Amino acid sequence: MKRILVVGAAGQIGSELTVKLRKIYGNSNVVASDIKAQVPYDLKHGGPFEVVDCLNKQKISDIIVKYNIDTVYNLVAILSAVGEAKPDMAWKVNLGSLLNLLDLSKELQFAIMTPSSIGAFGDSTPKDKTPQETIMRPDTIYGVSKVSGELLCDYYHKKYGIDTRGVRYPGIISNVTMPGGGTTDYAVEIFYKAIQERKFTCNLKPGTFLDMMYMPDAVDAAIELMEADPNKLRHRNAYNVSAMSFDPEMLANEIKKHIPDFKMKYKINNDLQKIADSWPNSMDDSFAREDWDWQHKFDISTMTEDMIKTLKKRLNEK
Ligand code: AKB
Repeated sequence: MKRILVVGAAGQIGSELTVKLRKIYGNSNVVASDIKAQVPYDLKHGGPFEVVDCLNKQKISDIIVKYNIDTVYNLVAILSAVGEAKPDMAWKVNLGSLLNLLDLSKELQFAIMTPSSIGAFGDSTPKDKTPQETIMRPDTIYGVSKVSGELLCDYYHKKYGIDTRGVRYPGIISNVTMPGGGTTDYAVEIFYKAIQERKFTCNLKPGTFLDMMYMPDAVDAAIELMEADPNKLRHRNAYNVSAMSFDPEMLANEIKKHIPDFKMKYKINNDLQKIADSWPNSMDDSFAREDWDWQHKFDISTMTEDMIKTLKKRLNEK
């Protein structure tokens, strides 16, 4: 049985990934950790929980030794929009956590899963069906940290034999924990506003196509990649994974099928628009599909239906 540590467990992905990992591998085999002590009840009491700053290498090392960890999911990240406001912090946190883990894994021998992102691509990258290997010159510090992280994962795998794995996530749509400070956040906020207020002001222009993925698929992608046969993995930096590509109009129209009086208007945030315009419209994820049988389950219509049903229940709305 795997012995897993999730760092950044209280974030958007971590809060749902940790619950699923505990279901699969057993509560006591999955240690959740976060810099915050105030985290949802399930995370703290559903299995071992540790408060740790990922930049504190000694404490991370102590936890890995204490719980005999063989697999780490490194979900610590400052996202694109916050990163542009605080570039120093984005670099320090996004690279610092990864470097600590890579260095510790040389001695303590554990596998590391680190998400990359569509943000690793930039304006000079081909926009449609963006290939696995292509031009990567991101225009944000978030993207710069993601490309650097990918290169480090490759380097540590080749030089030290570390079992590094990763996926390039699209924007993630979820209904448990809100994303914090990303460019794709509108695709989550729209559902809360549609259900509670029947209206939403979108900060990206119509026609802004971006790759998106529903959280159950994002969680499965991470777990399935870590379960994959290492001999079949042709890429140790990060695999493109995709599920759906839409613009704000398409999403609004999908929501209207369930909430007919929903109305959307636009107030463009130029800084976010510039970031979104520099990212792919859609990624080609055929390497993930070939190497480890990646398959998404949710498209825009099944995701929208499930989001609205789940959120209505949670928010107690009709
Ligand atoms: C962001 O918008 O910064 C993230 C991402 C696509 O990596 N959601």
